[in-house]
Amino acid sequence: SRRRQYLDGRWQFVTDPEDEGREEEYWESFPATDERMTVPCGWNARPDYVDYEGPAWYRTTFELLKRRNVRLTFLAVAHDASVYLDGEHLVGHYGGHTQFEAVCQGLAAGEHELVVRVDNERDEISLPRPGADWLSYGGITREVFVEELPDVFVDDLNLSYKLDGDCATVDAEVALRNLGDDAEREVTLTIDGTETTDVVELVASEPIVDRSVALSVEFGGVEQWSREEPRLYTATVTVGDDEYRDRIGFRTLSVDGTDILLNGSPVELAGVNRHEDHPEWGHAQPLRLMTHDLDLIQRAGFDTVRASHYPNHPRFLDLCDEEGIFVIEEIPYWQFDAERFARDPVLDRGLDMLEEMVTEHRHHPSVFAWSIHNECATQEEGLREPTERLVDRTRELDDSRLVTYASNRDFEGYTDECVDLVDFIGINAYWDWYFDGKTWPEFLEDVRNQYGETPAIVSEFGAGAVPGERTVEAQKWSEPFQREYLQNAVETFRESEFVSGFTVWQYCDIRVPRRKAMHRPRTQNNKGIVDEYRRPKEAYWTLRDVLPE
Ligand code: ADA
Repeated sequence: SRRRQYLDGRWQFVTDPEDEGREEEYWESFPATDERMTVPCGWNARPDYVDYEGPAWYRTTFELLKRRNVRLTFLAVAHDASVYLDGEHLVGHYGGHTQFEAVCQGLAAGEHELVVRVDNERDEISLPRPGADWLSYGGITREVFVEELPDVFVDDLNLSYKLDGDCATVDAEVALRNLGDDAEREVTLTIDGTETTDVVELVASEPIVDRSVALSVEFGGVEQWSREEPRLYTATVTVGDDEYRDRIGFRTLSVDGTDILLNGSPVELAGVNRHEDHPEWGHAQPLRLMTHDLDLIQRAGFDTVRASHYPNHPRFLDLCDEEGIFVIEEIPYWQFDAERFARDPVLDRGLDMLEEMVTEHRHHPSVFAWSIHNECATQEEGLREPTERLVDRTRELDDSRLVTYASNRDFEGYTDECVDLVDFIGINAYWDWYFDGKTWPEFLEDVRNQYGETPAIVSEFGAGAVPGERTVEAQKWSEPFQREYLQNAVETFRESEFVSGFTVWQYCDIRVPRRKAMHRPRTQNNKGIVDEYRRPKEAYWTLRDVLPE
């Protein structure tokens, strides 16, 4: 019910390689620039800025017709952001894949200036770290919007539920804010025609008062969300003139022995890893690209997406909710060892990202697991403490989903010291690509001996194929090599009783930083089953034949 202005468009833009502009008045003394950058977009997707890593400044204006309370929301700024409104620092945020916002009380009618400093530099304490195997685009990579708010409004909604047969009890925690005078409001929650109301008293704002209300509704005849029938329900909260809606799906997730259970029955996952990447937009993902990706993924017979290696655009999760696609979401701890975790504030940054990911995406039924890290040094004792902290925090925030991480199995004799901490383990393995010496059945046997009763999926396996490279010998980097490699692996995993599924590395080719180019032809990670423009490689068609419809 709120009037919303999207600030998509061409913002003024200038890079600041010497980092001269730390002071707030920087924009005023800034060299005049005619340069514009599209929002949303990653600047490294522009040929002139393809390698640029460092600070840059954006500027735009927006207009209010009347004096209003407003909330300014950034769905993602990669990676370190400081926002200035009319010359004053308004809000800062670290982390390139979760949203942040600021509420402004009684903003005057007329034009307002918005300046954003963005830094995508990676260093010893950044997430992701330097050396990560994807191009960490800088910029305002998701939408920015201004919402007009009444004095009393819903700031956040947290829904949780218990299922008993086809009966659901939904508990809602409604966080309210008051920007005005003393007020009394009815707060109503409606789900599937069942309604409950409470009346709250709110004192005058000084300057902003937060209040939380707990409501509960119970109703029967619940249809569970499943991959075949992804039934969604809308929860609506009204508080005076403010109406806030979100969708949920009812389903249960658990593990039993080496099985992963959805609604009490074992599931087999057949999935892909997907980076948010495209040559034209970088991390920014127009809706049409998301639907196109999902279409290709589903047509090949896949039912799962591992959002490697960071929280995805909420709209993509909406689509997965509607299509019955399973999603594993992750935070960008990519190949961190104990020493890196010990550097301040690496763990705190990850805990914050985790909290933001879980609280922003907790209503999406498609998200079935939170992944706390990828290929971190879990063979070292030193990883237990940070892993435990991350797992505990995830469970505190959300006990309705499974917790996992991806373990790096590429080393002979590898052991994992943290596997008992999670619900199931993801195994990343590149036998026959980076390393020789093991067949997939031998690899699975080895894994089974080590992980025993822990449910497992093969979360990464793959081979690079330069698009169009076709040879009779099917040597490495050719499409036939990749096709045979993936077919062999997928058939082995599908026959195995031990693994509960797999996610192929990877859906599409992705851009990598220039310094990786000597072992990543075309400056791309070429392990996609479609190329960076989504043109299928041979492996795509073969897997489509192998997987059931
Ligand atoms: C790792 C990593 C991926 C990618 C992959 C590869 O397992 O998790 O991000 O780098 O290897 O292509 O080698």
